[in-house]
Amino acid sequence: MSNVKLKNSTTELRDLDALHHLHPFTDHKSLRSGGARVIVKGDGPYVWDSEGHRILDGMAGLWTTNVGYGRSELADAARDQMLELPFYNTFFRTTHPPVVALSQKLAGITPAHINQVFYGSSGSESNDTAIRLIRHYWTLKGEPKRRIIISRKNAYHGSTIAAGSMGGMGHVHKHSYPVYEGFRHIMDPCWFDEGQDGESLEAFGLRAARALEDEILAVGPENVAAFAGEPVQGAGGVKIAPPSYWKEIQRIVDTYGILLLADEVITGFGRLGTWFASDYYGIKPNIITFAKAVTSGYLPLSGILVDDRIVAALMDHDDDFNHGYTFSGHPVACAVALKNIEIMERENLVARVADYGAPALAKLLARFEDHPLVGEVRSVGMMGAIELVADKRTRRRFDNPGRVGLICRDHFFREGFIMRAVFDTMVCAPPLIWGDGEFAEAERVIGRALDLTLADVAGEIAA
Ligand code: PXG
Repeated sequence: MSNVKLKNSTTELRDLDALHHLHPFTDHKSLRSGGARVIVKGDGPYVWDSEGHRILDGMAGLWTTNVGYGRSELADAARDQMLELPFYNTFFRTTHPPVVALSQKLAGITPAHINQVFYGSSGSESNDTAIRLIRHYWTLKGEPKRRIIISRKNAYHGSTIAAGSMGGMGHVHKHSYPVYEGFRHIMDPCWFDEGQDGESLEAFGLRAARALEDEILAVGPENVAAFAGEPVQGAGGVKIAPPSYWKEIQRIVDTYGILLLADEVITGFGRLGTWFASDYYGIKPNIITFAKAVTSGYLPLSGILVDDRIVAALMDHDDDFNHGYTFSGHPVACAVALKNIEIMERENLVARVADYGAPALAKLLARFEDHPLVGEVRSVGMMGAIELVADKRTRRRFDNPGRVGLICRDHFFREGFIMRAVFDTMVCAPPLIWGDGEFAEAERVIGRALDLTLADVAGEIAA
């Protein structure tokens, strides 16, 4: 803690924060009375709070810091680029070396049919860009009626009005005033919530995918522009589709000729042990949206990776695509992204997830399968979830969803570990650099926190 410089005490920081800072997705009244946790430093897999506690970050910041904290190379890349050219725009036929180099690099690590990139600064922006480009594509193709984008319940695609509307979260729709038009939401492919007793995973995956076909037929294929999905739903609770799902989705989008948008804001940049989850699941999206881990969060950067089919439609016409952001292709963010990808390549982090991180996380979670509070554990790559339930045998959840998740999250935090509660689903997405020491530490604290949570709610557990 010696190199942490604090001008204010923790109490002062909390008070000032509550007075002047409106946080995202927060009950502001309760924040004022309780205050926020103050995080002051990060190094490798750990963060420190203002009271000096070292905390193992099982969420990679928020699905983001894939190479871990404290990488001086990324700071150097930013500093060098700031001194060379801190900013110039990419409008009006201008460009700069970092955006060219990053675009070439991204074209090299994406599937072969994807060769062009459009940039933004957040995942929400990139999904807004994708929505506009999808509808523009169909207009260019002479089918302007194709406006409907089908996505899924529980999907999170961001919180701008269009991205929030494409997402499938009721509480985001509630504050959209109104939900933007042209989206439909089908069931999500999470067996734990939606699977029927006796239904095999394979059969469930096919049923969940065929909900897309049913919806296409219900609204009329001539009106459907695209299907959008996170390869693994992250904020929705690490909902992992069965193996049969994505293959069937690809068959359906191919049958009806609609576009496929893979939102890889969480799954991009190695989280599943491939550069993109689209490779992991063998799907061929026309657009991949990315953000977060492209820079490991050291600076904001996002974008959409666009395939040759959509680019060909743009090339066939002389008009502008009237869309863009001041910071599209920000030179400093691009330089940091390039360095981040270079680190991932040099340290073999993507292959390391496949060979080591993914099996290690699966093994870690499996240790808690028999815990009385746990209804299911699941993981893919380095994304995992523990379902907390009142009745293990029937998968019955606790009353008042989210209450027990928060109790558990607070125990994790007191034990020096961060996992996020999505209602009563505890989710984790560690940085890709975790080794045996971090997995062992996580196992100890998860065990203790689950036992403490069990003691708090013992009276509610089915015998
Ligand atoms: N798509 C996906 C799949 C995401 O997970 C976004 C888009 C939006 O990105 P921006 O950069 O606009 O936030 C996200 C963001 C959570 C949580 O609680 C998840 C996200 C953001 C904030 C909180 O799990 N994901």
